[in-house]
Amino acid sequence: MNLQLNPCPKVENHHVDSFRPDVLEGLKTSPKKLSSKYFYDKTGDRIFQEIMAMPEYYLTRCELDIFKNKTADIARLIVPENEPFDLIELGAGDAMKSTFLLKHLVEKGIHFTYMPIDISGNILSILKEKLSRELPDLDIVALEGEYFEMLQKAASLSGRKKVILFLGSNIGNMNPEEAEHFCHSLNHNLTSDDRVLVGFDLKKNPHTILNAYNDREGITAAFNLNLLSRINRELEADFDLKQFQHYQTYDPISGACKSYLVSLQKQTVKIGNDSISFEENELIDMEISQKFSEERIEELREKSGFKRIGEIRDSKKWFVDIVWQV
Ligand code: AVJ
Repeated sequence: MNLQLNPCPKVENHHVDSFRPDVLEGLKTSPKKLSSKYFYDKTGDRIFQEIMAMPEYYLTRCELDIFKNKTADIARLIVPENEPFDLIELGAGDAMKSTFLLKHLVEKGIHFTYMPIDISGNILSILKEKLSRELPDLDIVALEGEYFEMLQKAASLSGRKKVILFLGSNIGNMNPEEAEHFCHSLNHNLTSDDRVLVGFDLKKNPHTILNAYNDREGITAAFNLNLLSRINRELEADFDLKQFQHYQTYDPISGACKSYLVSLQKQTVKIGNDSISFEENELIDMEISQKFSEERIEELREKSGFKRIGEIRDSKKWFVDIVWQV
């Protein structure tokens, strides 16, 4: 397939629906657990946009600072010879930050296809619409689904050097063991010369971090509770949202920032034909947003077998985009 001749393809959806089995398995284990990858339905996408606009949520602004003001440095690190390549973005969302890089690459006349991957088909449709207006000459192939399934799909469509973008500290949604496994698999799914650019949120004043996930307006709480609404809507469940409360923690030693929902009473919830019982104050483990030290990032790189190319920080030095090569 010649990607150059395919300027406006549909969002490709190779998504297997594992929502119900994942939810039931998570709520039947102890401690109860739901996966934050399911936060992003249409309402979740909208609430996440609100989170990114909150004054407390510094992450997006820090990485935007890098992509807006250090665009040429990024380009030099990922395609040093201005060579043709394919740009694959994992968890692209609305591509607010990467659009600055896309514009720069198009203006430089570098040949590339942009392949955004996201679990939300909704946000990919919005993204494709936006890019066709702002960058009509851009080649884009949008892929809806899980990271590795779609990465393999993207690799099968690409005959060129690949650069993977994994921004926003999305890697923080994995626990340390999962992150190591992810980076290792990423390395093994790529070929020599391919590069990855990964965004890491760095450890900083613990109040700053906790506030970003514990906003006064309750937007982060609504983001968590929306997963219960989604389960109600899509899996014929009857969660009473008033009986669950958001609880956020940050441990500055381990760097783990975690969110939970607390059951405010002893209660039983129906999910289709299943029922799940909660004790009063029983928790659902909802999300981890891991924060990183320099040393931990180096350890991840070494364990996964990448070579270090370079890194760019925002002006506050709160966030880092690092570039590794296979
Ligand atoms: C999209 C995974 C980077 O963990 O900071 C924001 C999601 N959760 N507020 C993060 C999120 C609560 C976000 N990531």
